[in-house]
Amino acid sequence: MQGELSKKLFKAAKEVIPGGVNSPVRAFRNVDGDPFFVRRAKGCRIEDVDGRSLIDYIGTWGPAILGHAPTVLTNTVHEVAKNGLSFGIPNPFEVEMAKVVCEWVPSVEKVRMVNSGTEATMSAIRLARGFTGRDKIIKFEGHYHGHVDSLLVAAGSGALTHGEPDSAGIPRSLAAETITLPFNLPERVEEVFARCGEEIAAVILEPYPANAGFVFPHPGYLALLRELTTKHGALLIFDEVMTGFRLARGGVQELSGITPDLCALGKVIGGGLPVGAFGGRGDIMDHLAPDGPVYQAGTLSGNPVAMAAGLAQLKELKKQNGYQRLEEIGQRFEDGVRGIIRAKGLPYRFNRAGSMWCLYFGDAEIINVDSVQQGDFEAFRKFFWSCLERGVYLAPSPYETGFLSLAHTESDIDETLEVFAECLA
Ligand code: KE4
Repeated sequence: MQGELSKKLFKAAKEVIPGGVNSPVRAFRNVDGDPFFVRRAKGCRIEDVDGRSLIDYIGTWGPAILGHAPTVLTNTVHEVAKNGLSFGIPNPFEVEMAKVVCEWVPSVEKVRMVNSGTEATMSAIRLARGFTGRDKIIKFEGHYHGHVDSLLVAAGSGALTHGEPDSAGIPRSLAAETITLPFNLPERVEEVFARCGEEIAAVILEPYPANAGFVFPHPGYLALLRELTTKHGALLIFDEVMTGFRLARGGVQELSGITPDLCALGKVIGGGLPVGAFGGRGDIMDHLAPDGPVYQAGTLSGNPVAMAAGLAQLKELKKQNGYQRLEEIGQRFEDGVRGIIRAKGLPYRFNRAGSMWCLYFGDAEIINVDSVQQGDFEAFRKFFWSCLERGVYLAPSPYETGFLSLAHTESDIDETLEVFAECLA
């Protein structure tokens, strides 16, 4: 399926880039193939270097919520870049962005910008340890928080793909401070807190786990985590790098009414440029340098061009009443997929919230990564390649969540459903 130019580029890439990619999941290893290279993207479509056009259901893993290269963003980047690309000195866009995040995200009284989701979760963990004076962290199997040493333990996303849930290069002494539990099993968390609750600095989770399938917390589960962390003096950290600004203005914390102490943000907030952020209670955030003892920094953090792009995206989302529209096309997509599964009597499941979705090639109830791993990955691989041949690009891994954007029209959805009907056995 790789075009001639993609083939040439990938051969050259492998000479100078590890695995030929700058991020492992792009290598197509989990679909036993080689990646194509992209020349351009606009709206809900991408065009590869061999001229093939594809409807894109990844949206650069979440940032492209308006679709690719929306004019409002490209014009903003063009205009702001004329005045400089980076200063390393405070700029007005940083203040405006921080105000918007504090206004939109329930838990955030103060926020610090960084350059990736990984930096956001890494900084939040260090801050939690510095604020509480404790070392242990609880995370959940299959939850992916970026390639942070303390959190790349039983992780999701690319780590699962490569069958190396625990990456090489992480000191055992550090990994020992991370307690990893199955998600959605209350008794497991209660047991750990009963045993060593006073040693726990923080519990970090994806509140709607989306890196090992797309999973919903059972009713009351997030409230239990909130109750246990408060009771034992541990911090609750929501990793909303994917769900923040994606599922609602205030992400899952708005949808669930559960307010964490800290949260990590990213993707949508940057409009496709390298942006992450972490924020939360002001008394905790004030422990960060230069006011407090927890050091955290970044040359390009709050970069004016990235801030302006992210602000333009968030303002456009609000202007277009984006979340309502994403729910409308999401419902159309879900009804279509469920209709195909029903009509063909397929033992498959489909989870969706807003513009995030995942199709499972198995009928086990999806409660955590163990249930996702019971899926028929060979059937997924066949589906992936059949869809790609028919012009629909899905995530090259059964663990990844799909994304809709405001650029996906009813006819794009209907065209995709026709392809799905052909490709689902
Ligand atoms: P980055 O460091 O990749 O910007 O963000 C890390 C991260 C943190 N938290 C959550 C919940 C995330 O989903 C991510 C990154 N998501 C993956 C997609 N599943 C990034 C894709 C990739 O690794 O190339």
